[in-house]
Order: sequence, then C-alpha cells, then structure tokens
Amino acid sequence: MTETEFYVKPETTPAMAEYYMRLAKLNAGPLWEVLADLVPKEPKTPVLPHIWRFEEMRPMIIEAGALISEKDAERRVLILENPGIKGSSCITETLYSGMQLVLPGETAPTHRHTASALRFVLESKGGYTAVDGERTTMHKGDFIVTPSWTYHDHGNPSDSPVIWLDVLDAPMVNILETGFAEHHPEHIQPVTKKDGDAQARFGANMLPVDFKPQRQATPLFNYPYARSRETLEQLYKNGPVHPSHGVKIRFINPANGGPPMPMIQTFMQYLPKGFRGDAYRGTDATIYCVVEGTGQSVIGGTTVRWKENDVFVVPSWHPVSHQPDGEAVLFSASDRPIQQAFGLWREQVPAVL
Ligand code: 1HN
Repeated sequence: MTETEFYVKPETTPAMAEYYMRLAKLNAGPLWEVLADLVPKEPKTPVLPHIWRFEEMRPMIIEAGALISEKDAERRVLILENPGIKGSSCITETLYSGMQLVLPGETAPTHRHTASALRFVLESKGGYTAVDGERTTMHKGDFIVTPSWTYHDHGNPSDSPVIWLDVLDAPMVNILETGFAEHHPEHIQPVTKKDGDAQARFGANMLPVDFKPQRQATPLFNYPYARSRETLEQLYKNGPVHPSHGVKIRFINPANGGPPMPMIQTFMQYLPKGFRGDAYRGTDATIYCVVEGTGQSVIGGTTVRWKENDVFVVPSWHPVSHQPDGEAVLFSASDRPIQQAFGLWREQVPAVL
C-alpha cells in the first residue's frame, strides 16, 4: 500500500477526548492529533486555483472610480482574494494582489512601507508611478518595482484610465511582524531624477563605476514590455522551446543577478502557436497575468480559460499545463526567493500526475 499520509492519527477514545479538554485548559494539546497537518507528506494548501476575468473586473473597478477618489482611498484597489482563504485579503498564503485604477487627473498620495510591491500594467496611455524621486511612464505589459521602504506615488496626466495589477509581499511581512508604513510630508514627492534615469544607469548590462547597492531590491525599477517582448521573440526564434514553459525568462536585479525584490520573483513566458505544455509543478504558489492571447491552463484538474488581462492562481504543488489558442504571453510572480533562501523550493518537470 502506498503511503497517503506521513502520519495517520489513531482513533480518539472518549477517555482521550476528555483528557484533551483538560489539556486545552492549560493551553496545551496532543501533537499526535495534528501531526499530519503540521508535517504533511507533501504541501497541503487551502489556496484554490482561481481566475479573475478582466471583462468582469474592469467594469467593477471603473465603478469604484465613481464611488471614491484615488486620494480618499489612499489607493483605489480591488483586492483579488483567493476563495480558499476568504477574509485574508491574500491571493496566496504569502502574497497580496489587487487591481488598481487611477483616473485622468488623479494622483495617489506619497507613502512608503516595508512591504515590497510590483505593478504589472494592464492599461495605460500615460500614467506614471514615482519611486524615490523618479517618475516612470507606464505602458501595457511593463513590470515595475516599488522596493521596500521607498517613497512612491502614482499619477495619471493622460485622458484615459490607468489600470494595473499590484502584487505585494505584505502577508509575508505581516507573518514576520515587520510591517511599518508612513506618509511623505508632501502629497506628491519632489521629482529629482529624469524619467529613464534608472534605465540608463542599470538597464544596459552596465553599472556606474562606483555603484554601491543601497538596498537588496533592484535599482532598475521599470522593466518595459517592449524589451521583454523582443527578448522572448528572439529566444523563440533561436530555440529551444521548453516542453512545460515554452520560452520563459525571469526578471533579475541587474546589480546581483538575484530576484528583483527579496521575496518576489517574476517571470514572463511566450507560448507559441500550437504549444501544448507538459504538466509542471513547483512549491511556489504562482500568480499569472495574461499579457497577450487566449488559451487555457489545466491546474490540478481544474481547467481555466483565459484572455488578455485575466489573472489566475496556481496553488503550491498543483500541476499546471498551459495551452494557448494562438501565440500567448504570460507574466507571473511567486514567493520563490523566500523558499530558495531557506532551501525549501522544489519543482517537478514534468509533473507526474
Ligand atoms: C500600496 O501601497 C499600493 O502604493 C497598492 O499603490 C496596494 C496594498 C496593500 C498595502 C499597500 C500602492 C497596496 C498598498
């Protein structure tokens, strides 16, 4: 017989139950009753595979635009809460995600917090986000980083709504009880650098000669889609195509080759026309955002059909296989750096079902 659990708890007799009640009064309990949950044979998660469809979410966030201003809300965001962990404000056990709207003419107050954030741009004809005195113009598909404890604010001087996906490591920061936050003395922080400054300094495989990292996160804070898309295209032409991933790249901190933020790794993958991905699984629960194309992914037996700007979640250790209708591009983010830092991360390629 194959072992289905690492440990199977024995029957609870009435005498044991009565004993547990007395034990509970001492704020103590029997390990043998909970060992299978505490030390699972393989990852157990309440997190469910789920998809948030942009065609349903977009009208809702636009509606929020009529109910509250970005200024009054601090940030006008619809939380994407995983249905398996209701009430948590989390999309996975360690990550938070939401959809943010900045309407034409609006600004969001400058603040900073210990949680790190990323913005993945869904819709923008000229919104900006500012980090540490530099504004970067947002374009669809751009991946933008707001490192821990850096002042940031957003604005939309264009005449169309700006919508992006936020991902923060706030749940993890809070598990560690290390959350701090404060406002900048000014609503809009002073602009001290030119748009593109970080790109020129850190985005060309070169560093200023005396550069000394001031933080663990990337000094390059916008990774423009034009460049990621071009890279994927070139790599597809040159091959090979991975049987599970298609052509997949990870974003890095150019100063050390590590992840862009200490606790979040991000990726982008190109799935060519006709691609039928092999099942893959990893221990890092992953948030996907569809950048281009339509298709479907099978997540541990659940099939989700997706379109541009849809967001879906693959829980820890759930096999996933991607099948685009034509060509497609997916962005993704996970807590892999945390798992790797402690020697916990595992993957199975291809995943045996
Ligand atoms: C935050 O600061 C932003 O700066 C967005 O845009 C979402 C969710 C939780 C905590 C802080 C932002 C956030 C957030």
